[in-house]
Amino acid sequence: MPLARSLSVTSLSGLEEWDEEFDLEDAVLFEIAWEVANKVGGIYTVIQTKARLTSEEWGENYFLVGPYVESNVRTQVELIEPTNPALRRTIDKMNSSGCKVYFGRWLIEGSPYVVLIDIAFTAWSLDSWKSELWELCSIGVPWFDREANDAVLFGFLTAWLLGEFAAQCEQPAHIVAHFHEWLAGLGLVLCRQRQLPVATIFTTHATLLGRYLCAGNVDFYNNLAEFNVDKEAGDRQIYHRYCIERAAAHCAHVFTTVSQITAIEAEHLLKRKPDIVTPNGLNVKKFSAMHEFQNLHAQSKSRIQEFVRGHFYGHLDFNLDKCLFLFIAGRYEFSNKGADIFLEALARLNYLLRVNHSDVTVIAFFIMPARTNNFNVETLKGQAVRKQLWDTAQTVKERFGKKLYESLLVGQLPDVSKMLDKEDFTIMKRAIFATQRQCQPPICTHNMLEDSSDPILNCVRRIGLFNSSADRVKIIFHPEFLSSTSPLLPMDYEEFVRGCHLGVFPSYYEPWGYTPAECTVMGIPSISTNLSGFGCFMEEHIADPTAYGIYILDRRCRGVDESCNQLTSFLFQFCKQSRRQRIIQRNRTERLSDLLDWKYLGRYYIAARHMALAKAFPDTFIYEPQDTTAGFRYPRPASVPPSPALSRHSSPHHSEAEDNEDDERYDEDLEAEKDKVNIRQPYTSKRE
Ligand code: U2F
Ligand code: UDP
Ligand code: G6P
Repeated sequence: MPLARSLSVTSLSGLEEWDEEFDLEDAVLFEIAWEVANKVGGIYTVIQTKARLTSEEWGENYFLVGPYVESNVRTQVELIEPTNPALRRTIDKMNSSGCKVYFGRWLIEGSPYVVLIDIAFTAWSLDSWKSELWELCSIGVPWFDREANDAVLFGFLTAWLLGEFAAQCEQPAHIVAHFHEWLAGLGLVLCRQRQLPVATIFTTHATLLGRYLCAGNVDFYNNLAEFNVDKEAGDRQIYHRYCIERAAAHCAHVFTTVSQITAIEAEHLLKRKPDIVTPNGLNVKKFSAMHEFQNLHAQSKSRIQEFVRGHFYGHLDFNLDKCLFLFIAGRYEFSNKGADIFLEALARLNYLLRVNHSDVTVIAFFIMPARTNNFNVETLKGQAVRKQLWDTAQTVKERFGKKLYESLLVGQLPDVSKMLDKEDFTIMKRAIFATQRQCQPPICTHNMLEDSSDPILNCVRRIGLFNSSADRVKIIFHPEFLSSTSPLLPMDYEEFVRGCHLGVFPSYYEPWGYTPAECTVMGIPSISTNLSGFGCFMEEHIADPTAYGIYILDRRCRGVDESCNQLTSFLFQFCKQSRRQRIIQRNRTERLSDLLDWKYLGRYYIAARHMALAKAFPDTFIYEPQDTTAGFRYPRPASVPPSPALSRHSSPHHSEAEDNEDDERYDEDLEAEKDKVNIRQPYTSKRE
């Protein structure tokens, strides 16, 4: 089998290439994660989108290793006989020693091979493995921590698999094992402890302590160097997990993380500086639709508009054509994901739009899963009423059409006053009465289990944005991920994003943040922050991110109130854009897709593997360091005027009458209004 593969990245629309020839000889790559063919969170997206590129590079010698979950296997995996003889012997041997290991093809792009281990089948070994872990590393895992127990089983089984594979190879093999996150980390620790001939890489996608500390409202970034990590982990009852994570980071030949900001976090909290940053990419092909993305936006938008017609029935006193759809989506971590400052900024935006008599209406969607017991009646009724009105209009239209036809048949122009009879009016009146509504359109689409303590709902109550007709900003909280089979908003997440105008992700803790990256490749502008991996990455690589529809909020050097003002100003500027400006901006946003493509970002993973091979097998491999920091920069778009005063937050500029002298006045008004906004009750947060 030809095994010379090289790190040559091609066709990247002018993005700089690395040309490093690296002969991988007979190397075999195992990539190990809890989220292989098992969707839990963002790591699934990393592995699933990267598979095509890695399969292309490693071909038959690439194996993903994950847990066996029957429901996932049924829908995503085709079980087959192992193709590699050494791996077949390995799996046979393990299966005859009391394990259950499956082999198959994951039915995603790239069709990578997967080795899936049924950890429950070997649960009888848990106690002995735990005591072995205690003997070896003095890490004691308590019985009640289910996830940590799974990590122990998964870790011992993956180390067993790798050890057995190394023994089964006829010639000394060059194995690379790339482990993701602490849940898979123990396998790495055991590989090193058993001195297996394996080059190891550990990637952390967020540190355990970082997540816990931030969720607890700690002033995280100003105290990074000060935390007593053992005590903090102990206080949160995650000491054993923390030990596994830290051990994996230290034992790895190469330690990587997803962004520069998480690298600093890891250096302080895990006490090892990552060797290389491996940013998260996307399989852009999946999202790209050539120039179709503008049409797709229009199509999806009209479906969201239909939903809005139903949701606001009886209160449709705003122009849907001048309605902008904003959204925030992801894990429901109220302050980590920045939902707190988004809501506060929406309140301020509402005020600005009102005092400026803007004809724009903003609808902000919050898509964050919380505990519910299904849709609420009022929301479902909205869609039913809309449907009924549609049906009524169709019935009357048919009757009208029939009369028109009859009249034309006898050669007469119709008498328009007689086209609708009493019955038609009765039908229509009845339909209109059905749209009478005593209450405001609901904020939340579901019945919340913890309604009175829900942070979004409580914040809405405090800022008083209740979807009243005077409000220019309306809020819809959909506490469940979207699905095309929903009776309420039957769209999948991707379609929904395409139909929106702006994604708003003002996160405080966000190692990478796939949501704004996904917006970008679909040509939808977004707001992220300089505390998110994605935001920092874009800031580093684009000369004027705002011009491309990548708004980066400063949450690093400003207080919460100031960041909130900046967010308000971004939103207000966005609302002032004309349709044409939005179209130009979307075109620019979409142009950045190549930057987020694995075809380009995959090079960092490749470099990490080469580095690990050279460290583990120095006689066979030599790693010539690439200057991974020397990147490229996207220049400002030519159409943006050079003077910042003219570019006005670099919103797309053109010479149409839309950009008229009113803009200058509008800017002054904004400044004046911002001053007024500042006088409002300051936003309070423990972090301030
Ligand atoms: C990091 O994200 P993670 O995937 O490690 O975050 P988790 O907390 O483990 O999982 C969050 C995911 O859980 C899912 C949802 C989220 O993406 O799909 N989820 C759900 O299905 N139901 C719920 O009720 C709640 C959540 C990191 F934080 C990110 O910044 C990185 O982008 C990511 C990849 O590197 O890793
Ligand atoms: N997402 C989804 N359905 C939704 C909302 C979000 O599948 O209705 C996905 C989204 O596409 C993204 C992930 O959830 O891939 C969130 O990942 P991100 O990196 O932003 O944050 P994480 O939750 O992993 O910390
Ligand atoms: C796309 C479509 C246009 C449509 C526009 C609406 O560009 O191709 O036909 O007019 O979207 O943009 P808007 O920002 O107002 O939703």
